Amino acid sequence: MTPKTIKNDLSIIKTWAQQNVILSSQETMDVLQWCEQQESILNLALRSPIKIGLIGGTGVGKSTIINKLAEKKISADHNIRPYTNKIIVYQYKDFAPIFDKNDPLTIIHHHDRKEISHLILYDFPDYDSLIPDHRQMVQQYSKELDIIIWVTSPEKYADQSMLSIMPTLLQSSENYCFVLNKIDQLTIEETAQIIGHWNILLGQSKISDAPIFAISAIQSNEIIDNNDFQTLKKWIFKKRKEHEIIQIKQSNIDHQIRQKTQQLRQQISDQKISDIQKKIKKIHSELAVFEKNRKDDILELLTSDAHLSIHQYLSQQSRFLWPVGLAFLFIRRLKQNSGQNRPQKLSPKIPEMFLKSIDRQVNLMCKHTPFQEDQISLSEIFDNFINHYQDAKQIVPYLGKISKTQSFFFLMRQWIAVFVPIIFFFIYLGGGLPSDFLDNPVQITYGVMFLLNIINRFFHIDGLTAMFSLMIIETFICLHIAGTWYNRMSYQTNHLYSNLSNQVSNQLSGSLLNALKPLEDWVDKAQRDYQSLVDLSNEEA
Ligand SMILES: Nc1nc2c(ncn2[C@@H]2O[C@H](COP(=O)(O)OP(=O)(O)OP(=O)(O)O)[C@@H](O)[C@H]2O)c(=O)[nH]1
Ligand SMILES: [Mg+2]
Repeated sequence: MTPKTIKNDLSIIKTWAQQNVILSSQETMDVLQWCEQQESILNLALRSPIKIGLIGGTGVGKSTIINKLAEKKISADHNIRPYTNKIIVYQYKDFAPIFDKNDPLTIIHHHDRKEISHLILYDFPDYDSLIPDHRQMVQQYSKELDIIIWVTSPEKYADQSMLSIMPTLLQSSENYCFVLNKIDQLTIEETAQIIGHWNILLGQSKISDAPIFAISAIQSNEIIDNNDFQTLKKWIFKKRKEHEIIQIKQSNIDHQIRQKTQQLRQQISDQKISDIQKKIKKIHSELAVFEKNRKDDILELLTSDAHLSIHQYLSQQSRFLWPVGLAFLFIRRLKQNSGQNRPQKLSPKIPEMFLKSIDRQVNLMCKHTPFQEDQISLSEIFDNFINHYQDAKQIVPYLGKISKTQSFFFLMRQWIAVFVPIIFFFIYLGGGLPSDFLDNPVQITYGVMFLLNIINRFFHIDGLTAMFSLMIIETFICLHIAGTWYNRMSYQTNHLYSNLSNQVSNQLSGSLLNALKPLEDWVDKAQRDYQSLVDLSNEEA
């Protein structure tokens, strides 16, 4: 991998961190800071020394090895286990210390050996003793290392602990070196057998091409057949070429980019996002059921008797002749008393409780997102909605009006129905019309006779009987017209009521769904962010 592609990968992660909606601002800052650190490591690669650390279980001989390399006792070796409990740093005198001089966990030894001024050696405490702090120190202080020398011994070489700690450190396995110490305790065949076995173990962990040295640190100066100590020393001390140094630093950064994206993937967890998505879907279907249930009664939640109000509103627009109007009022009173057209009264508390339970679900979901918990409140939207529409004026625009022609024909019908019996009544009282009335309607003498007849008969028994019959007929006619009109108004009221209910409940559910929109948008964006992170780590793998 060239520096260009690593820089490119770092800048992709950086852009991702800046634009993502999943991480909190603190987490975003951490990722950005990490990217910058890696960039500066890359930029300073050739100017900084190569840092090589000896890591291994207790008693494998790490301190003995560093002492032999330093040619003096800089790290106490002992047969008490574990022994080394600090980080021993062996570095050239002119280097600024990597760790704080006053750090109680490090001991820095300066030397003036020019031939190894390009590197810094570290001896670490063990990672496998009973002291958890030691493992912690290895994790913490090994971050600086460019190369790790994994040291083991015949009694520990098959330990799983070394293989399990490897993935938790930041270095790429390309920068590993393996040392089997204390081979003076083994025959040549046993050493070869262990190295062979070790190769298999490392192969299983997908570590290949790492140099392996079989040494005896204690007999480092003695020439024994298979002691690789001097070769190890040369390998550690060699002056690496520029491209080798860059390769070492890059492979570590590349490894860390992989670790970082994996870690972010775990942190974000796809599960959480799709859980929220599933829950939102469920809330959507619950709201759809809610809307369906509320369609028929939503108006009753808004006004105490919306059905009656709509009926009254329509009646007020009707033009009545007064006897028909009177009959209409009578019929209405009669029907209202009999309880017709009166839907059951509902309490707004029921939907409010349902929406509050949805609010609680939403708030729980928001805990996993950058949303404020109280940002979405469906029950509040419902309350506002009810309050808004409780003002009757808000509903009037939806009611519409009775059409003018309908109104005109109704009035005509009333006139005809009411006046035809009256005309017949007067014709009857006046003694009927002359036989030639159609040819000559204006006959003054007959007209005078007609009027006198009416006046004369009006106060006689047959006039009063006719009058009484007329009143009965008119009453029936008025009741009939008012009754059919009342039914017509009821039909229209039902129609308007259900139309209006639909509109209002649509509007309510529209505003409820709208309130969930920011969270849904977040889920969409978070899913895209997560996918791009997956793509990024797959590309790198
Ligand atoms: N036989 C033999 N013994 C060795 C060799 N190297 C180290 N030892 C002994 O092994 C014991 C442990 O050595 P250390 O160097 O203290 O081991 P360490 O890995 O630093 O141990 P901790 O500090 O506890 O992590 C000492 O008694 C050493 O003398 C070796 O090559 N052969
Ligand atoms: Mg030690």
